[in-house]
Formats: sequence, structure tokens, C-alpha cells
Amino acid sequence: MTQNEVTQPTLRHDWKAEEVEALFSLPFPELLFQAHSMHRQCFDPRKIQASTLLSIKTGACPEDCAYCPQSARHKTGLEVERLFDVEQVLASAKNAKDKGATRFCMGAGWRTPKEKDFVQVLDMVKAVKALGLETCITVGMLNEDQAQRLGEVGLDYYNHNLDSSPEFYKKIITTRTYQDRLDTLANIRKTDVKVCCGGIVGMGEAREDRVGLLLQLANLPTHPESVPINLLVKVKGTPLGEQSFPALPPIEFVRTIACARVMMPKSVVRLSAGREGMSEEMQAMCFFAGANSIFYGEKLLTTPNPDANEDIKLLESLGMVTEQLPGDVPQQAATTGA
Ligand code: SAM
Ligand code: DTB
Ligand code: SF4
Repeated sequence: MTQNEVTQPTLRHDWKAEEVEALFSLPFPELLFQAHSMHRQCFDPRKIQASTLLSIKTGACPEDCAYCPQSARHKTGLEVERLFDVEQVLASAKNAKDKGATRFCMGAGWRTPKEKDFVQVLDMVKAVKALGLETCITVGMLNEDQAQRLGEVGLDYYNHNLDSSPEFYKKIITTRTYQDRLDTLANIRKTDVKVCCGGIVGMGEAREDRVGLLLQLANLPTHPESVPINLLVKVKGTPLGEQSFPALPPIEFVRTIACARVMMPKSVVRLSAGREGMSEEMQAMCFFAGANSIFYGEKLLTTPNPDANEDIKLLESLGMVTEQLPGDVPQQAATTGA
């Protein structure tokens, strides 16, 4: 082996709960060392992928997800919006591209898309892709035929989260089963569309549930190419927004990112919802632990996200850069004249 050759880690799909618990419990410097070493074997540790979100249809969702402001069952005062037309979506996508995002993620508050709406979503995917952006959508449960059709229009990623361990999941969602989610993921896997699948922590779950979530993700037949780790955004009027439970300690969140990195070495791990409440130091630690993607832009779906300029400043201060679309001038270089 030459000096420049780096050994590629083996991808495992046979993790046991005890092993993951032991990983979580490692002395913090040891866990971070393992995670960062793994990260460097597979990725350039300076690079962060930036995805911008747009809610293309907001609220009035029939599901009862206890964390979500879009459920029709929770009184959050959220303004319901009909499905956007393609032009509205394109305007947002162009703006995201101009600001330096490389992926545009469109989300809808649906249990599953109706045919008429689905056709419109296919048009959105085609139009956004034509701008040169990567496309991602999250529009609920999909059958095999819908997954195939998304593959045919060239959708890059489908986001569908497992959210938590199977045991804790039952406490937060009753209208859709864990198996329903696994079935949608399997339908996507039959196509060329890449899988974006992760979960939410900080919902009052125990460490064993975070272990359980990562076990499910890493033991899928193929690791999701993208793994969003969301920290609960507590929204007033949602069951989880009204309950009081201890906040997840920041170090435990970093441990979760580090374990995801060790268990799914080649997946892009996204530091997702919840960055508004995180210090710069905590985000920097998450990047060191192996997070290499963020949601970029002032809004997630319905809740705020850090200002894009603040994120650019943060990355600059860390000597890090956002990943670029092929042929684009590096944004930081353009702004600093470097
Ligand atoms: N309705 C579709 C579905 O659930 O499949 C797609 C949109 S849904 C809002 C996408 C994901 O956003 C959820 O699976 C959940 O992981 C995340 N999410 C929703 N509300 C959140 C919150 N308050 N804090 C953190 N993540 C949240
Ligand atoms: C994901 O894992 N997180 C995003 C995206 N996939 C669709 C959504 C976060 C939503 C946070 C609450 C909101 O803004 O409504
Ligand atoms: Fe509906 Fe998705 Fe929110 Fe659940 S997470 S209530 S399915 S929009």
C-alpha cells in the first residue's frame, strides 16, 4: 500500500444492541477519536453538504406524530397552505442555488400523496433538477409504483425517517406503523433513488432508544446514503411541545452523531433540525464527530433555522467549506476574494 492509500472501512449490517451501547458509553475522547478517524477515511473533513428545505404543502396532515406542528390534530396556530405550483417552487429553488445550496428538499404534510398531487410533485422534481440542483422530496408513504415513477424522473433522494427505536416510536405515532415506514424505504430501494433516513432525538427517549434507532438504520440491507439526525424542535401546541421532560444534554447529542458516523461510515450524516438552539461550539463538535451536512437557509419546513450568512461565517471560522455544484465558483472564495 502506498502512503496515500487509505484503508476503506467495512460496512457492517449486523450490529448488536450491546455493541452500540458500549460505543455510546466510551470515554468521550475515545468515541470522538474513533468517529473522526472513520470520518477522515471516507470524507474530506473540511466539507459540508448544504441542503435547503421548502414546505410545498403545509399543515392539515391526518397523521398524529407527537412532535409535528403540521398534524391536523394539534393546535399550533400553523397556517395551512395548499400544494405550491411549480413556478413558486422553482423561484425558491433558484434562490437556494444562488445562496450556495447543492440540494433542494421539498416536504409535504401528507400521509401519502394523492395521484393528482403526485403528478405535480413529479413536475417539481423535473423542474428543480433542470436547474442543476440535486433533488430530495419527503411526501409520506409510497407504494412501489410511486417509487418507480420517482426513479423515472430522476429524483436523487427520498427522505423518510424511522424517527426513533421501534419501542419509542409507538409512544409518538399511532396512525402509521414502523413497518409501514420500512415498507416505503424498501420500495425506494428497488429504484435508483437514494435513501435519506434518520430520526429525531431529544423527545424524552432513553439512550436505549437512540441505540435502537441507530441499530435499525445501520442494519438495513443498505445504509441510507443520507442520515438526518434531528434534535426535537419543541413547538407549542404539539404533544411534545407541551410535555416537560429533561432536555437532551448536548454531549449526548454529539455522542449520537459520533455513533452514527462509526456505524455508517460512508453515509452523509446531517446535523438537521434543532441547530437554532445549538451553540457554535456544539455544532463544531458535531462536525468533528462526523456530521457533514446541514439544512441551510432561514427556514426548515415551518420552524426557523440559522441565517445562511451566520452559517457561512461559522464555517469560515472553522476553516470549513460547503460542497459545490460541479462548475460553480467556491462561495467562500468568491466572498473573501481568496
Ligand atoms: N409528512 C411526511 C412524513 O412524515 O413522512 C414528510 C414530512 S415530515 C415533517 C419529515 C420529518 O420531519 C419527520 O419524519 C420528522 O423526522 C421531522 N420533524 C417533524 N417535526 C419535527 C420537529 N418538531 N423537530 C424535529 N424534527 C421534526
Ligand atoms: C428531516 O429529517 N428533517 C427535516 C426534513 N427531514 C424534511 C424536517 C425538519 C422539520 C422541523 C420542524 C419544522 O420546521 O416543521
Ligand atoms: Fe404529517 Fe409528516 Fe408531520 Fe407526521 S411528520 S404529522 S406525517 S407532516
